[in-house]
Amino acid sequence: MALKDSRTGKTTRSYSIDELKDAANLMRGYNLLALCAAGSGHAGGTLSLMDITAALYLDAAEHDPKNPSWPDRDRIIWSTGHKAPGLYVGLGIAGFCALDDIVTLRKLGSPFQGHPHWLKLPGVEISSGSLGQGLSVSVGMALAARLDGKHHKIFCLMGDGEQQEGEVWEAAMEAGHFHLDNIIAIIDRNRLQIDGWVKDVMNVEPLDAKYRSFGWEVISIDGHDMQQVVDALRRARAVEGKPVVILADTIKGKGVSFMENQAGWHGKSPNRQELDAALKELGLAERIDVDGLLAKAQRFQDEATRKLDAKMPHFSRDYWWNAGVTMQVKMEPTRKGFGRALAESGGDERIVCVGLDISGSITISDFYTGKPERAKRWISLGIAEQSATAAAAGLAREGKLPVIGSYATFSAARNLDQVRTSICYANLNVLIAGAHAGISVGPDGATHQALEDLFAMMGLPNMSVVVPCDAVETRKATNHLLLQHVGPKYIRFAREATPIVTDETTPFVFGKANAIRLRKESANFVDAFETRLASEHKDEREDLSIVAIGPMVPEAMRAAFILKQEYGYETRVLNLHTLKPIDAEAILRAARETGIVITAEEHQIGALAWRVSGLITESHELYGVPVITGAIGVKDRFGESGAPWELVKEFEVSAEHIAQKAVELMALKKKGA
Ligand SMILES: Cc1ncc(C[n+]2csc(CCOP(=O)(O)OP(=O)(O)O)c2C)c(N)n1
Repeated sequence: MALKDSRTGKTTRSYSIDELKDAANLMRGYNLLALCAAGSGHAGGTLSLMDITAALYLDAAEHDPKNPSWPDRDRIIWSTGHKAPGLYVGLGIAGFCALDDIVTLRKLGSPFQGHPHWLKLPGVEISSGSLGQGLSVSVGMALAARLDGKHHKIFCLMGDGEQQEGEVWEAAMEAGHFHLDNIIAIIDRNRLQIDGWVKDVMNVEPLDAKYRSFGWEVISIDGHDMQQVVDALRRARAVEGKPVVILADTIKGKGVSFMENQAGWHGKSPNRQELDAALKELGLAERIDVDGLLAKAQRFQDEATRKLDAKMPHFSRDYWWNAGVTMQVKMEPTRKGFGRALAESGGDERIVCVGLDISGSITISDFYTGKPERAKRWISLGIAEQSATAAAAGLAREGKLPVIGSYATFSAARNLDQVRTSICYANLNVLIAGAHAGISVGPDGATHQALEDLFAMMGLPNMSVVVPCDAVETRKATNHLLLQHVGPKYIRFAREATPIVTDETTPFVFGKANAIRLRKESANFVDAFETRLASEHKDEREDLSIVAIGPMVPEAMRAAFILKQEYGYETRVLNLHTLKPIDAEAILRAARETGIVITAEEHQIGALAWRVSGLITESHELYGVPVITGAIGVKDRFGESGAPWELVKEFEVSAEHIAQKAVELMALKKKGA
C-alpha cells in the first residue's frame, strides 16, 4: 500500500499509526503557517480533514511522488476545494512538492492557488473550488478506468455542507447505478459550514441512510482516530460491487483549542500571535522554522511585486490611490451598500431574502441583523444555488420579492439555466446579487473570480443589469431595484474596498448614465470632479471619452486625472451603472463629440466593450464620423490568486492602463486629423 515506485511496483515507505499521527500533526502546523503567510484561507476545515489527509496520502493511496501522472495511480479528488492547503501539505508530506514551498500559498504566481488548479501543481488531480462537482468528476474517472480495464481507486473528499449541492446526489445516483466500486468518497463531517451548524443551515442527515438508499456501502468512523481512519480506508478498498462512502466524524479546527467548533474560523487565517499559540499547542514551536519560512514567503512576495511594478505603465509621478498628499480617497467595499439597502428597505413585507451559506460576507444577512421581526422572511437554503434560484422564482410567482445572492460565479453562472428559464423566461420579479465579482476577490483565485457573469446576465431577455461604482451608489441601486423596478434584475458588486466617488447628492437614475468631468486637483479626490446626468452634460469638446462600469469608474476618473496632468487631455467619463437597459444616447453622443471611446470593465472584455462598439457601428447618425474605440478589461484569461490590488495591475485594469490606452488612441486621432 501507499507510496510506490511506479517502475518496480515496490512500496517505498510504510507508516505506522504513530508515524501517521505525527505526520498529521506536522501537516497541521505547516498548513497554519501557510495560511498565516497568505493572510487569508480556511483554517477550520483544513484542520478537520488533516488526519484523513495524512492517512490517505501516506498510507491508503497508491501513488508515486516521483511520477505524479503514473497511469495506475489512485486518484485523490478534492471536491472540497477551499481546503486546498490541506491538499498541498498532503502532497508535500508525501514528497510531490517541498513542504516549505507551500508558504507561498495564495500569492501572485504561486502554484499553490487559493483553490486547487491541476495545471499548476503536479499531484493535483482536478481544478476545484465550486463545491459539489468533485463526485461527478470522480464518476467520470471511474467510468474511464472501467473502460480502460484499470483497477486504481478514486478517492473523493467532500464536506458535509457540500452535501447540500444537488449535483452531489446526481453523482451519488450515477455511482450507485453503475456499481462503481472504484469510488471511495470521504465526507469530512465536522457539522459546521459558513453560516453555522449544518443542521440549522440546511440539514443533510441522515447521510448514512441516504447514501445506502443510493446503493452505496457506508462506513462510519471517528475521523480523528488514526487507527479507525486507516482501517476504514483499507476496508473500503476491499468492497466489491458498489461505491463506498466513509462518513468521518470530525471537529472543525481540530487540534487548536481556540479554533475548534468555531464557525468564525471557517474562512479565517491566523495572525502571527495566533499562529505561535497554535504551534505551541501542537507541540511544533521548535520543529518548524517559522521565521525562516515567513521570510521565504516575503521574498517570494517581493519578487512578485518587483515584476508587477516593472510591467506597469509609468508616468512622471505616482498617481496610485492615496499615493500623494492631494486627491485623497476613502475606500469601502461596494457590498456594504447592498447590506445597507436591505437593512433600510427590508421592512417591506414582500421582501424575502434567501441565504446560500455566504450570508455575512456578502452582507445579505444585514437584512435581518438586529431585526428579529424579519427572521421569518430570511430563508436559508444552504449551498444549493440552482434550487434556490428556482425557489426564488416560486416565491416571486406568489407575489413575494425574493433576493438571492452569492459569489457571482455561483449566483449568475452555476445556476444559469434556472435564471434563464424559471426567472427570465417567466419574467419574474427576482433580485439576484452577484457578489464578490471580478478579479478583486483576490487570493481565492480563478474559481471564485466571476469574469463572465455579465455576458450571461446581459444576454437574457427581460433581465436588467446594474453594476454600481461604489458603496454609496450600490445602496441607491439596490433600493431602486428592490422597490421600484419590477422584473428579473441583477446587481453586481465586489468584496474589496474600492474608492468612494459619489455622495448622497450624486444623481442615480436607472438606465441613465452619469457624465463625470475633472475640474481641478483637490485635497479630496471626490471634490475634484463634477458629476451630472449625461443627458444634462453639455459638450465641452473633450478629447476623449471613457465609458466605465463598477469599480472601473473610479479608475477611469483617476485616468482622467493622469491624462490631464501628464498630457493636458480632457476626458469625459461616463458612469454606465445600468448596463442593461443601456443609455445608448449618452454613448453615441460621447462617440460623436469626442471621437474616442474607451470602455473599462472588470470582466472579460466584451460585456461592455462589444455592446458599446455595437451601438457605435450600428448607429446611422455616426455613419461617416470617425470614432476610435479601445477596450480595457480582462483579456480572455482566467483569474489567479493574488492580492486584490495586485490583480488590478496584473490583469491590466488600472487607471494607468486606461491612460496608456488613451495616449495610444489620441496619437491615432491626431494622425487622422
Ligand atoms: C458552489 C459553491 N457555493 C458556495 C461556495 C462558497 N463556500 C466555500 S466553503 C463553503 C462551506 C462549505 O461547507 P462544508 O462543505 O461543510 O465545508 P467545511 O465546513 O468543512 O469547511 C461555502 C458555502 C463555494 N465554494 N462553491
